[in-house]
Amino acid sequence: MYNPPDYYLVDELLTDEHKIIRNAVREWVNRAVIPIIDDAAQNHIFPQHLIKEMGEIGAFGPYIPEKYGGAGMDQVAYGIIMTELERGDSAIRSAASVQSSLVMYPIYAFGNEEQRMKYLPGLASGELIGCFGLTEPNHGSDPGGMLTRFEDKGDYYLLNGSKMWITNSPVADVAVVWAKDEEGIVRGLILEKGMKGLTAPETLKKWSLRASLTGELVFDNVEVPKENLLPNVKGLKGPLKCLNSARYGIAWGAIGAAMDCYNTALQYSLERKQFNKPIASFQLQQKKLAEMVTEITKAQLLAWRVGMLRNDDRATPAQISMAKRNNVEMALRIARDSRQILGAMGITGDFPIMRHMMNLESVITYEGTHDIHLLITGFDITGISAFE
Ligand code: TGC
Ligand code: FAD
Repeated sequence: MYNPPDYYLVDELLTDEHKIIRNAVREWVNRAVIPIIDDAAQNHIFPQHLIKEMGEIGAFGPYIPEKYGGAGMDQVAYGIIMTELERGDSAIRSAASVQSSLVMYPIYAFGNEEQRMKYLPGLASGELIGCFGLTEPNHGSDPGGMLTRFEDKGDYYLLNGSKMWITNSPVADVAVVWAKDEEGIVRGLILEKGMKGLTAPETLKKWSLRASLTGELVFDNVEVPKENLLPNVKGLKGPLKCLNSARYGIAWGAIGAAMDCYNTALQYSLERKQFNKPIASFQLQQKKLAEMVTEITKAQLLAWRVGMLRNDDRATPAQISMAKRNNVEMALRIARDSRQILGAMGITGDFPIMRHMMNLESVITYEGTHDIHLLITGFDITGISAFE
């Protein structure tokens, strides 16, 4: 049974609304995700049938105003939803992160009213699936070097280039794509499935996030209608603002994966006997468990505080980087230690730990790698950029 730790009574910091949302999403994860997720991951299948259900439970764009199909909730509510989804699987949280923070958010924040009304309600309900194209084959950590470009052809923009490692691109109806204009300025374009010259081949043979679809976006002379340009942002700060939102969600999401691993390891260690004693009675195993609950507690407080700052629009990008980096590394360490506590059983799909561990190897890389987030903190505290 899932019994997440709350060592510092963080629940008392949440509102009744937060708890209602958490219970609803937790119940949905128990019912819809847990029974199918191991098979989906083992067989490398994205459980696409869950997308509309995620729309129904309000997992897409919870902080987007209700006028556009969102739920108008606060940032802590968004974080709580992410924790619950990632307890199910990082792939499920990924789908919600991309849809909410990387597709709905830029259309809401940088789009005009026509674009908002055209796309946001469908994305909120899960009728439409979105993806976000920033990373390129030769530009991952340095998206400013992107080669994808568009030219003004009078009636339309002509887009050429490619994106790689794009969550949900093979099934996406809508893609928010970042490309340079003729002056070399990064702009956002909304692409739709079926546009001539747009293809999205799937990336296969992943050992991580096997229940998530990943693919490319290839633009071969795609004619993009002029009304599909996001009018209200110019420059790299456009996609980076979207990343702030997604990274924040991941800081909460990783706690869900960590809690599931810790909870599984604690229960197992109390039941499994060696040398005629529960393995939980051995000091070495207690050390692992005690450190896990300590780290989860610190991560909860970090995420909650960043959420409160975001509610007041006071969280800096560097604060969000710190929370993403700390919490994902925390979750990955807990997954590794939990796996050891289960011994051989830890490598099987009968328990969620190995799946979380493999997923977290992607989570520590996407949305800015662990190292990049360290350098963002380094830059913030010293004023000296160590990127180049
Ligand atoms: P730099 O010169 O530092 O910055 C360019 C402009 O952007 C501004 N800026 C930010 N604005 C808002 N939020 C942030 N976090 C920002 N960081 C920087 C900056 O002030 C500047 O503005 P202006 O007005 O002066 O032009 O940029 P740089 O070229 O030196 O690169 C540094 C940086 C920050 C881009 C790099 O460190 C970085 O973050 N790289 C990581 C790339 C990344 O995270 N890619 C993620 C791709 S999407 C993804 O992974 C989705 S996974 C989906 C899933 O969950 O499944
Ligand atoms: P690189 O940038 O090549 O980095 C390789 C290594 O070098 C890393 O360890 C990095 O930390 C290190 N490094 C790089 N620069 C420096 C430096 N200046 N100093 C020190 N070390 C450095 N992208 C999207 O746009 N949309 C998506 O939906 C999306 N989904 C993804 C889904 C998955 C499953 C994965 C794995 C990735 C996804 N990504 C997506 C891409 C992701 O954001 C990139 O993988 C990530 O930003 C890192 O880029 P890279 O893989 O090219 O690594």
